[in-house]
Amino acid sequence: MSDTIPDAPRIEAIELHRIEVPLVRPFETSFGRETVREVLMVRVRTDAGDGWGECVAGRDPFYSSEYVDGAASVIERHLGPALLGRLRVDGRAVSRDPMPRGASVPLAAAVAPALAFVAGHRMAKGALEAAVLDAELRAQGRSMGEAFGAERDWVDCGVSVGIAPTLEELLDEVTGYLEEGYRRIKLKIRPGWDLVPVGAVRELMGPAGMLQVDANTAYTADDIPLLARLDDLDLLLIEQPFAEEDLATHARLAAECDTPVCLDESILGVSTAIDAIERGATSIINIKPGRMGGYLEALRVHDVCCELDVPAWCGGMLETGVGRAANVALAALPGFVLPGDTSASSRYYAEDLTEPFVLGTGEHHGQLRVPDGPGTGVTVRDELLRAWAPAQPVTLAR
Ligand code: NPG
Repeated sequence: MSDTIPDAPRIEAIELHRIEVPLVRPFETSFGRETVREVLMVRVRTDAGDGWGECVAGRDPFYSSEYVDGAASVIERHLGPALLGRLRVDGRAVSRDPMPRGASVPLAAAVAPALAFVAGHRMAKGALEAAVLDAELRAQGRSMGEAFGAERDWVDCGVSVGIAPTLEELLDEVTGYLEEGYRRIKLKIRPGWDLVPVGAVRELMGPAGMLQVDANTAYTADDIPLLARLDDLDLLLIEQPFAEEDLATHARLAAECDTPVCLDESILGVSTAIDAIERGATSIINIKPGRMGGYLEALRVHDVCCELDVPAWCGGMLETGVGRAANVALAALPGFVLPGDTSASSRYYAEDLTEPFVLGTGEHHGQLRVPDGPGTGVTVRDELLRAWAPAQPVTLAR
C-alpha cells in the first residue's frame, strides 16, 4: 500500500499475538463475566520501525458482534493481505482528508480507506490502524497526543464498576476507588441490579459525587418508567440502555426523563453519531476508538461533538497499556469534557503489558499523565507477551 504514498513507511509484515491477561478481580456486566482478558495484539513491522495496536474485541460476541477469533481470522484472510499489498489497493486513500488538526500520518490515514472493501469488523481494522499509526509516529518522533491535538498533559479518570455479588461488596469496591482518587464512578446495571445499588452508591458518594450508569443494552422500552426513576439519583448520564440499533427507544427515554442519555454501542462513527444526536437519541457520546474502526474516526467523531456542542468522554475496553496509552492521549482533546473510563492499570491488572499507568498524586490525584514519548509512548514487555501467549504468534509477510 505504501507504494502509492510518497515518504510513508512501507509495511513489511504483520504479527498477530494472542495473549491471556489475568484480571485482578472478575468483571461482570449485563452481558457476561470475565476473569481473564483475552486480547489480540497486532504488531506491524515497517521499513521505518515497528508499531503496536490492541484489538478491543472480547472473547465472545456479547458486547458487539465482533470477537477475538473473528478479528484474528479477518485480519489473516482479508485485512492483513490488503495492507501488505497482496490485495489490490488503489490510491483513493490519500485524496481524502482523514486526519483533522493538520497532523501528517499518510500511511495510517490510508489504512481505513484501503480496508473499506471489508464490511464491518471495525475492531480488527482499528487495531491495524493503531499499529500503523504507532509505527509512523515513532518514525517521526511524535507522540499520539501531539498528533491528535491533545491540549492537556493530564486527564481526569473515572472507573467502571462491575455488577457485584452483594450490595456490601459493591460499596466496599466503590469506597476503595474513591480512596484511590477516581473522579467519577460508573456502575454497571441490569434488570434487578439498578435502583437499589445505584441509590446506595449515591448515598455513599453524597450529592456532589460524579456518578453514572451503564446498562449495555439490557433493557427494553417497557422499562422506560423504571429507568425514569433514576432521575431522583442525580446521575451524570445513563449509558446505552437499549439495543444497538434502537435509536427510537433511546430518543423516547431521553424525552421522558431528565437524566442525559449517552450512547456507546450504537455509535459506530461520524454518520451514526450525527444521526443519533439529530434524532435526540443521545446528548452525550462515549467515544471508543475500537468500536469506530480506529483513532482517526474517533477524532472525527470528537470534532463533530465539538461542533454540535455535545459533551464526549473516552470509553474503555479493559485495554492493556498499549490501548490505554492511546486512549489517554485521545482523552486529552478539548471535547472530552467528562472523565473517561481511563483508569489506572491496577484497576484491572496486577501486571500490565507495558509500564503501568498509575494515578497521579497531589494536584493530579485521580488523573493519568498523557504519555509524551514517540507513538503510544509505551513499550511492550516481551517477556509478558511470551508468558501470556497460549500459542505462537502468526506472521503475515509480503
Ligand atoms: O475501564 O476499560 C475500562 C472498562 C470500562 O465498563 C467498561 N467497559 O461497556 O463500556 C463498556 C465496558 C466494556 C468492557 C465493554 C469490555 C466491552 C468490553
